[in-house]
Amino acid sequence: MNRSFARLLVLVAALSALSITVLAQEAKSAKPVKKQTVELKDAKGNSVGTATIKSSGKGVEVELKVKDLPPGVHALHFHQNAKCDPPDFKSAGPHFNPDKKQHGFLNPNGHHNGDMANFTVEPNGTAKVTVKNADVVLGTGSEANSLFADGGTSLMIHAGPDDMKTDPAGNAGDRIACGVITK
Ligand SMILES: [Cu+2]
Ligand SMILES: [Zn+2]
Repeated sequence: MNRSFARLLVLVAALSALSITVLAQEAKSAKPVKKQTVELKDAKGNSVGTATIKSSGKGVEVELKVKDLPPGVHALHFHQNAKCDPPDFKSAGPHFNPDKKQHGFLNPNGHHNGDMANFTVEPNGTAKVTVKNADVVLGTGSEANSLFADGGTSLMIHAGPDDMKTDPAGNAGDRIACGVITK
């Protein structure tokens, strides 16, 4: 065996090892996520609690445990971008809408994948509720309706309730708390 052939063999062995490592990593990242916890922050950057998103049926359920919020009924949506820049959270973009529909469960041309039922904050500023969404998944991030698609999404709480029909955002008022959802 001459020297350059030996070198070639070493190189081939090294490349094989590398490709096996890469394949193993791809297999790992392709594993669907079953549960993801998201921290929610208000316009001042203070934590107002968490949302635990779990796979449920063909969608997800969101377990909200929040505090220091204004009492009353609030809209809850998934928004398109994995960005929550305070104080207005405009960077989160519009509602997550891979199915390209209009806003609201009461809209004949609705609804967005990111639309969800309103929830209520108690007089002491807390809420502990579970809200379902049948139109998004955690998944691997490769599904169009994955909350991890295109770099992720965000979970948003609004100052007021969603009227479930007014495009594009249900007249829900200011964005008051936001959490980034990434894999
Ligand atoms: Cu919203
Ligand atoms: Zn919407």
